[in-house]
Amino acid sequence: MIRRMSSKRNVHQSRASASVDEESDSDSDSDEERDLGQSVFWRRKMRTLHSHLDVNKDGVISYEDFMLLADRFADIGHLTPEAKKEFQKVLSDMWQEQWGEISPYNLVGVEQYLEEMHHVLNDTSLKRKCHHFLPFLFKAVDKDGDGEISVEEYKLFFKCLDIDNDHAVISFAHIDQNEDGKITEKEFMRLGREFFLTEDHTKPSKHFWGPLVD
Ligand SMILES: [Ca+2]
Ligand SMILES: [Ca+2]
Ligand SMILES: [Ca+2]
Repeated sequence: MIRRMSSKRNVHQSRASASVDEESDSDSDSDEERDLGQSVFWRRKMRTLHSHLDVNKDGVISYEDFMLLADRFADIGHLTPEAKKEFQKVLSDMWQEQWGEISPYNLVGVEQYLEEMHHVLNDTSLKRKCHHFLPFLFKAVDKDGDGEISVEEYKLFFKCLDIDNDHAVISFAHIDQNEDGKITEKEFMRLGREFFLTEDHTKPSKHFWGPLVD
């Protein structure tokens, strides 16, 4: 059984972040029929994301978790009230598009999440807009507002996600490939997207969201 909510899926693109060029790294495969997202590695990454989105750690993702996420990034990070509102709106739209009703009874378990993300990965238009929330995370943790994330600010990112400080230093060392001690917004977006898109173990983006769950 496969969930389909096609009427909700065809929502037009409106956000600026959707324009970030993605085709170059995602559609380079000539084999268009290939079913992506079958590897153990990719599924492990998605389970890691599920665990981070399950902010209250009750094993399922709910709308409440999405709003808690906005709270954490606004409070621990540094979102202005306006940016927080905009972030909540993006999360709210994302929720309704992907999961439907806003209701305390609408709960997304790990298996359902994997199935849905697998579907998104294999749908070009869904794939393009599933990272609209990343710029808000960046904005929230770029504490000094210089447009780059330092290792101290990356610690803040992990703090918002409730991941240990030590892991932030390790992850940062992996993803800061030119070793200049900074992650630009462009890099942040690329890494965040690549975490979702690639099944290549050798890519540093696997460190983006901290240690992968078992
Ligand atoms: Ca939860
Ligand atoms: Ca900064
Ligand atoms: Ca760098």
